[in-house]
Amino acid sequence: MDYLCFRALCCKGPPPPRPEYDLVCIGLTGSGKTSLLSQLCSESAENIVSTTGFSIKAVPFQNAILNVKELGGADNIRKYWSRYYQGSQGVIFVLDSASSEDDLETARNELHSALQHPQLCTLPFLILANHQDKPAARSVQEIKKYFELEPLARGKRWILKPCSLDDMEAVKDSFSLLINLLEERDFEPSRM
Ligand SMILES: Nc1nc2c(ncn2[C@@H]2O[C@H](COP(=O)(O)OP(=O)(O)O)[C@@H](O)[C@H]2O)c(=O)[nH]1
Ligand SMILES: [Mg+2]
Repeated sequence: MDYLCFRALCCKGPPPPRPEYDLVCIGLTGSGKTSLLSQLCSESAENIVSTTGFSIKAVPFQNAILNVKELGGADNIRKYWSRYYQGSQGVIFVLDSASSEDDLETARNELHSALQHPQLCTLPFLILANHQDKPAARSVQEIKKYFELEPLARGKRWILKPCSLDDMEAVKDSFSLLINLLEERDFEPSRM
């Protein structure tokens, strides 16, 4: 009995290291990228200022660590997004579901460019339709149709989920789905 206990103790060892993935997080200014990532890191959301360059956060989950690089979403910065795509293993695209028609169209164009970009087009995408708590928010079905995702992203691994800052459990569930997609890639035989 004692022997078994001893074995159980000494064989337990440290927990296996969690895999790390490098992700890029894009979306227009105000879509909620910094707020969502800060909440996931349990940081205070009080002092959030607009992201002008980029910021990197290590976001811990139970089975993985996501090193997320948030790129500032202002008009004059978006043209530089692609310089920071290299090395990414997945993409998080955040949009404001309650934004003006103009902004929604800009977001759609940016998402389409990202989905077609040579450095991103084979990667898994998590698309978060944020600000769902607002009365003016479009439903995820409306956004799916408006963004014309089905024809464009057919065959790609992407997840579109509604979310808001006040339901972080749902956000975490969406990230778990993304982690599953990232893990699948680990087990795939290498492609030519
Ligand atoms: N009502 C509401 N406000 C949000 C939500 N997500 C972010 N915000 C607010 O939107 C503003 C811009 O958020 P921020 O995280 O800076 O957006 P970023 O420019 O994409 O990084 C902040 O005042 C946030 O509090 C949400 O889901 N619902
Ligand atoms: Mg920001």
